[in-house]
Amino acid sequence: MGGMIAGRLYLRLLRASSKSMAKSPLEGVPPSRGLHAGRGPRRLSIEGNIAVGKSTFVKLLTKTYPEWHVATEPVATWQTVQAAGTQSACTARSLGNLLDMMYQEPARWCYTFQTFSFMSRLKVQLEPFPEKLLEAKKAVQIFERSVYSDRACALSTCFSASRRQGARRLLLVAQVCLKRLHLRAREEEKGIELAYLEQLHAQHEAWLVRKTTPLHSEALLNIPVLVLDVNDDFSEEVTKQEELMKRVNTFVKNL
Ligand code: UDP
Ligand code: D5M
Ligand code: MG
Repeated sequence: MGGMIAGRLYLRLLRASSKSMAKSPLEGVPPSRGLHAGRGPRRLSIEGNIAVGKSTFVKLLTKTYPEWHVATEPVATWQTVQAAGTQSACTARSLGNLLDMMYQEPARWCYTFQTFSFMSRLKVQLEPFPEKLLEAKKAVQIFERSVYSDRACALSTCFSASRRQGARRLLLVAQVCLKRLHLRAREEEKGIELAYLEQLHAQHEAWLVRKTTPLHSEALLNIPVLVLDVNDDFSEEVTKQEELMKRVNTFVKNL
């Protein structure tokens, strides 16, 4: 049942440079130095299953590399969708919790959620580089998930989940993500079943490891991806944290 192991984080370069696109498919670590060749910040996304530990990892990166720019996933925006034109603090008017609506009634709200989450990620990814990045010699920008994850993973999962709505399965194996999901206890997510997480895991593996997910450009297949096993708790374990940061450092240095 090796394919069911759900505790993996994937650090993925957002876009390949023209130089890296010309190379052969990259497995894990890029083959040579200088792929990035000093043109602007290195932009990466952290991908992974629900509750696997992306936000925890982002915090660790922020602590280890305070000079990097890190953008967390805009979950709060999805939990309190603001009416158009009322975004400022004094006029804010919430239209509801779209994340909750999606989980409660996927057949009705998945499409709306996908559109909204995609737009909010795009907005974050298109923001001008912060000043500190422009000044940095080797600037790095990290996003918690990306527009690519919506496309490669969540979209199809969401729609197949809406078809399966109501179908309950008895699940015997406790998995890392489900355990962490319960630990985090986000109210909207309490109905998530192991089968949903397993499907999402399979989609991440197909997209980022086996590279069998159909993509709109062949060049995207060659994008470097660092795969990190986080089945063991890393939130408190200093040795594990050091090991993870060492791997990130090597990976980023070689981009
Ligand atoms: N967590 C944990 N051990 C880990 C990583 C995360 O206990 O090694 C916990 C974390 O404190 C949180 C939950 O698992 O309560 C989900 O983590 P996070 O929000 O970082 O996951 P994400 O959904 O962002 O991937
Ligand atoms: O992800 C935040 C929450 O948002 C989690 O419940 C999954 C959900 N999410 C995020 N993007 C999508 C898409 N595109 N479709 C369906 N559901 C989505 P977390 O992993 O907890 O940080
Ligand atoms: Mg998160």
